[in-house]
Parts: sequence; C-alpha cells; structure tokens
Amino acid sequence: MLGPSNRDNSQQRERWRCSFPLESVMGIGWKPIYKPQLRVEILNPFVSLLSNTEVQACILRVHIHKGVNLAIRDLRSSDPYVIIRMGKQKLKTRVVKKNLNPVWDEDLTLSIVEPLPVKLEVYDRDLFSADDRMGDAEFDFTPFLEAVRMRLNSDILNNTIITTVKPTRTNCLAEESYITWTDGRVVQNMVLRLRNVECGEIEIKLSWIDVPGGGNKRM
Ligand SMILES: [Ca+2]
Repeated sequence: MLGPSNRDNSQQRERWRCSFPLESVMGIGWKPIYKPQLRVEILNPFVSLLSNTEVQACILRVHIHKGVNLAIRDLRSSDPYVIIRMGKQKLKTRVVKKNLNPVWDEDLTLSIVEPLPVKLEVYDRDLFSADDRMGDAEFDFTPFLEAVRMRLNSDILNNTIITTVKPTRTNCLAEESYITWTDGRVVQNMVLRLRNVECGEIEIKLSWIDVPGGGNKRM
C-alpha cells in the first residue's frame, strides 16, 4: 500500500505520463526504422531518467574516435586535442602531435544531472604561446536518451538501427547519425562538422554506462 509521499510521487509521475507519436518526441528529422510499437509511453525526462534515485546511474560515455582534415595551426600541421564541456564539467583528450587526422580513441564520461547540450572544442597545443582554436561543435543527446529509455532487449539483432537523426541547419552533424542496438546496448555514432574554423570533422560515439548499485541496470 502506498504511503502519502509515495502516492504523491506516483500521482506526479502519472501527471507527466502521456502518449506521444514518436515523431513529436524525436523532433524533425527523426525516422523510425525499428518499430515494434508506433507509439511509446514517454515520461517527462526530468522525472523518469533523472529522478532522485537514478541520478548516480546516469553516466554518458563519449568516445572521441578521431579527427578528419583538421585545420593547420603550426607551420604545416597541428597538435590537436579535444575538450568537451557540459554545464560545469570539462574533460579533455591527450594531445596527438603533428597530425591533422588524429586518432584519439579515448572515452570521456559525463555525469548527467540534466540533459544539457554538450559542447566540443578542438585546440592545437603550443608550448610557448596560448593554444590555438581549431573549431567547435555542439550536440544534443536527447534522441539518444529516448532510445535508451525504450528499454530494448537482447532479442533484437545486432546493429539494428533504432533511430536516424539527419543533419539540419541547427545541429553540427556532417551526415546522418544512426542510433543502433549494438553489442547489447544503445549507441549513437556521430560525425560532427566543426564550426568557426576553415575545415575539420570529429567522429564520436555515445553510449550509456551501467553503474554498479545504480538503478538503471540496462542503461
Ligand atoms: Ca602546436
């Protein structure tokens, strides 16, 4: 039997609980490919993903794979590294020296307290002067979170495409981004076109980390 506070919480969640067409949740450019159900029940994301009991379990892994055709900031090359920021969190990769197509293959992890946009910046490391800017980008991981919340199971074929996010004027995608069910989890691959620079793209992959003792065993 629910106590007064539990009942209040339950009623609050019920007030947020609505049924939306998937397109209205995913936004323009969203294209359903895996569709065992055409309508899903969506809770307000702040209530469902980020309730008090689940905050510690919300970890987003951003795999910084590589840069392609980055800008020259030294004589003939650059010494690039990547910084990602979300709210007050700031993480960075190592420096790859003298390389315009660096492969970092590094995982940076963000604690998700609220789904803010993630900003990515690229810099050229300099020893005797301030590091030079090599462009920036921003990405929204809301479609990825919604795919995680579908709570798909392992009966799905590996590499099934759950969602496709198309490049638009307002996102930094250089090409279509696929959210897939890969190796038993939801992942999203993105190619980000850098802004405020003459050239350059960064390839990343998002995934969700299980936290021992957290509430989201399958996230
Ligand atoms: Ca340099």
